[in-house]
Amino acid sequence: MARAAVLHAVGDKTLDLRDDITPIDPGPDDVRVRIRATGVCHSDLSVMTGVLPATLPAVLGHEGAGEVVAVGDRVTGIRPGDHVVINWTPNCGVCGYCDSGRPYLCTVFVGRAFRDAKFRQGDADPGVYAMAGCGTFAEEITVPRLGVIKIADDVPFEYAALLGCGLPTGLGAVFNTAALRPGATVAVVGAGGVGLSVIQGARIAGASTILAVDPNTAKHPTALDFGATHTATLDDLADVKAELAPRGFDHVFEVVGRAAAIETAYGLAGRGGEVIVVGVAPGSEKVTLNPFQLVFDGKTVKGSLYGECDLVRDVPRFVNLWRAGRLDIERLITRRIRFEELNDAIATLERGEAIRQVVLFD
Ligand code: PAD
Ligand code: ZN
Repeated sequence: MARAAVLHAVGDKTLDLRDDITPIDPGPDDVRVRIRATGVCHSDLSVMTGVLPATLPAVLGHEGAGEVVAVGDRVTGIRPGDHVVINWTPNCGVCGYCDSGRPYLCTVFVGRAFRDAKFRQGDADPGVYAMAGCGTFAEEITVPRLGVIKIADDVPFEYAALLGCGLPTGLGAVFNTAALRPGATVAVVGAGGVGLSVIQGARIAGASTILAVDPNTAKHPTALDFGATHTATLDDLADVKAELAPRGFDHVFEVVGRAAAIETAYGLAGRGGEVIVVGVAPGSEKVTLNPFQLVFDGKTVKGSLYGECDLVRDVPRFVNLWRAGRLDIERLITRRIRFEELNDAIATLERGEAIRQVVLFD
């Protein structure tokens, strides 16, 4: 039996930190992974508040990395001992989305996550589900072979964990969704863990101006460290925009998860500009846009799921950027913690006092 953090009900402020949870046995196409590091992402909090759906009780966590400990009979290309990043949207490889080069839209495995329990508590039958089918807030998990990406052994596990969500979501929004060209102007609304990865991606891609917008001024120096050229709060945003980009920005990324932030982002986009929505807002909220402006300014509003990444293709590219010294992963990690400190980490994230906190299982 192993340790895992279970959410019993939407609205619970804390997770139940247990030591009697075991993953289901791997099927022929599954692998079992010993999780070595897992990041705490805002999406975990969003399951606790009901913004993101999940079947409960569930082990939360989706940004993880670890070591393969067992593989099913039909598994190829992965063996025990391999280091892997967990992919929270494994792609089946044969559906219409996969066929058309959009593996991040594949719903085959994500759909199963709502139906199939992935853990057992004590000696009971499996009855504990896993967030997005992963549940990386656990010492061991069982996931489909297609849900793991092999990574070189010298990449630290805590860096590999971040390559499972925050980094691909942020970098991919820039490289894949925006296909940003050098010299473009960028604004990023929300400078948390994912927003800083957008900022870093925009710097790598050669953006000329990168404005970080965050009401929490404590995030501003960090945003500048990661490549933002300017910062603003919501209060001085109009003045900063008037000075920096009176005609608006080419690409504006919303990385908060609130309808109001999408509206802020829309107001920052210039003629022909685009708003890329990365944050996941409550489905109950409504966004108000000026429809006249949408057409006559030729604006675009587009969602970006998982940075529109193909993780098999993109994780090695991100590792190359890190090796070349161009991608800073270390400074995204503001706190390395033990499993027992997970609830404190969630409270810290909610208070906006962290970038990425990573649980290390030893
Ligand atoms: P975070 O809590 O680390 O950062 C959010 C930031 O937004 C904080 O710095 C806040 O101060 C700031 N903020 C709050 N309100 C506003 C506002 N009105 N305007 C500007 N800034 C504001 O979260 P995160 O970076 O871990 O996640 C951000 C969102 O991205 C969240 O909604 C999460 O669920 C989503 C996400 N989406 C995907 C995807 O596939 N699209 C993947 C991973 C995370
Ligand atoms: Zn995430």
